[in-house]
Amino acid sequence: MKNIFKLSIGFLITAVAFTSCNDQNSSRSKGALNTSNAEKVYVAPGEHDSHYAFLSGGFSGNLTVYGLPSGRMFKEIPVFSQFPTNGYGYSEETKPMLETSYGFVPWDDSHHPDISQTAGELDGRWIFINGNNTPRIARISLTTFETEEIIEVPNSAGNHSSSFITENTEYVVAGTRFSVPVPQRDMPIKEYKGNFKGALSFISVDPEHGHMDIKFQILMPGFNYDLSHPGRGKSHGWFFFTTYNTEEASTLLEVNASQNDKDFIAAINWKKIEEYVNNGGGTMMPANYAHNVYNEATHTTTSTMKKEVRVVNPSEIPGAVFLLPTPKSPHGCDVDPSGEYIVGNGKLSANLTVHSFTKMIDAIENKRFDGEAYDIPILKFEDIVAGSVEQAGLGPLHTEFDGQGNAYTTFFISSEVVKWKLGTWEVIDRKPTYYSVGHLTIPGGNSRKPFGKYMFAMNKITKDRYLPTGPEMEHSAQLYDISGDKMELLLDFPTHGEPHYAAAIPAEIIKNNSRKIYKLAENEHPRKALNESETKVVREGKNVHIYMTTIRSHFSPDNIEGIKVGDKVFFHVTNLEQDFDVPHGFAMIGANNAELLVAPGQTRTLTWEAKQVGVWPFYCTDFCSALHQEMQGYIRVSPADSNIELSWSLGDDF
Ligand code: RUQ
Ligand code: CUA
Repeated sequence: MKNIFKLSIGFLITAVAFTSCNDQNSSRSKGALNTSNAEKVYVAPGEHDSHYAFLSGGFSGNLTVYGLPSGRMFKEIPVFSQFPTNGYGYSEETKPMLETSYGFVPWDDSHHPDISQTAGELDGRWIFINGNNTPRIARISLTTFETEEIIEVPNSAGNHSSSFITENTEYVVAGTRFSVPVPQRDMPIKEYKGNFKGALSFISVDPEHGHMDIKFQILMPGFNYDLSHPGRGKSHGWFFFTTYNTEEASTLLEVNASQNDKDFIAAINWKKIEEYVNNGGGTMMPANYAHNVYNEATHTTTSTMKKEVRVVNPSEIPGAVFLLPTPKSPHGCDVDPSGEYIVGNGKLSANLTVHSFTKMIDAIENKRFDGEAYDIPILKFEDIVAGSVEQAGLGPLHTEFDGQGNAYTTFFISSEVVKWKLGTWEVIDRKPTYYSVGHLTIPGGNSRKPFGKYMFAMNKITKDRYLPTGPEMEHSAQLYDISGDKMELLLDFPTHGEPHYAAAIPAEIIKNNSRKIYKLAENEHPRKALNESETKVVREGKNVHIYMTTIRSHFSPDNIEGIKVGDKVFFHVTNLEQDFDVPHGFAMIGANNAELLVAPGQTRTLTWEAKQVGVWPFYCTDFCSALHQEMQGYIRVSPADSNIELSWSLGDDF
């Protein structure tokens, strides 16, 4: 979003005017939260929300789970970042999830979650999200709410036009924002133009287990690929990507990438490329990228490095890739529920351009082209445009749909959401947002079947909306009722990190599948202990493995002797509980690590290095029973040359 801030400098005067206008109309002075609005968001104690919302964490690298309409936050799901709250990325089982070709990368910038679909409707099995900085795509189970898989995307940099799902979750699609030399090599940056490439990756998703594999990458011209969306319904089989910097500038982009009056939406016929690839088309190219998969039975992650990727050049398959001229540096690329309209949110354009899929196909069939770029045919703007929403606002970013024939677009600079009608292009309503809105979400708003009751806007700036918390405020989301003609602001709620996009879904699609426990009988962790009689301590050279169990309210064993300075101690903690919502924690004094939070039936491993002679305690970090404070134990560490034998016990004093 940084460059949007920069780009907006040109609109500064207008922006200031609009912001101050919003200030004057502040909901506080107008009392927008009247009693009936309060009732609309009030979820009584013990009652459940009607929708789940999954908000990207942006620079937190994670995903947060909220309820709608209450705006209550239920959970933060760690994805690309280490998370001390439950030990993700610290435990031996989850560390491999953060492996990449650059080594262990414990952070990312997560942007655009998207829920899996069947026949164009949300099916609630998985949610996918992109890591923008070190290009990766993650798959999170909506049964366990845990990250199950991360695949790195090679030849990519600034993985931003990601991660969007095709109608039957055939692919999760990832496009590069920055073009780079492919393959990477030492070359002058000045030779960018014509030499750098933009990789668009089609990652197949196994229909049963969700496992991801890069099926092919299209090596596109060196533009910036900003956002993307799948075709649906009639346009199923196509994918659309907004581009900017079609100037192929490599310096001072805020000026040099804003020269062209029109950039493009790249339309990709992925069905056609898939067929070409299935028949052996494309080239296998050497690559190096991590594929990390969590196994729910063993409770562990394996990381493997993949060594090649299939690449396809657009010129190899005539008729598969086209460029749709779209004014000016379009950001969001959104497709309506019918699949007919493709909205290009030209962030420097006063109007909102909507292309017609039918017209596009017609122009392609009649070969009405307006030149080409790197062998890719360019269509004529007049031939493909369905209409435009005139003077809708300033700085359009993203559009969602309510399934009733209406579209909702966010305007960053004029800080508002504008509702307009598909087909007539007339503006129906506009409501200010406080302040500087980025994305917006309607549950199912990116599918064939939106659930158009709520819409929420995710704002970049918070300012005076909450009690001040020093120079840094959490960002702010705003929930609107969109069931009537006019949008109605219902609620402000703080968000965590920087939510870019969010996905939301009616609760009933997910809640009954939510996992309560892991069955102990199904635990295949190689170092599990399924009851207290299986607990033990095993020395393997300088490594000491403690097979430990937890149950309210003790560890077994709780006292361990015979550890020596220089040993590396692995606490393999199996939680024997088989009741819902009874995790135990584990923390060891001086561990250069976080705690573990172990779910019922799960095994997790914490590593600790014995550095000093003494008797060192560990304890349970999660208040699990009235005797939680009694849930503790000791490790006796003797000098490196001592001959004290390994021993372990529980309840020995008595
Ligand atoms: S982007 S609003 Cu990833 Cu639009 Cu942030
Ligand atoms: Cu177990 Cu507290």
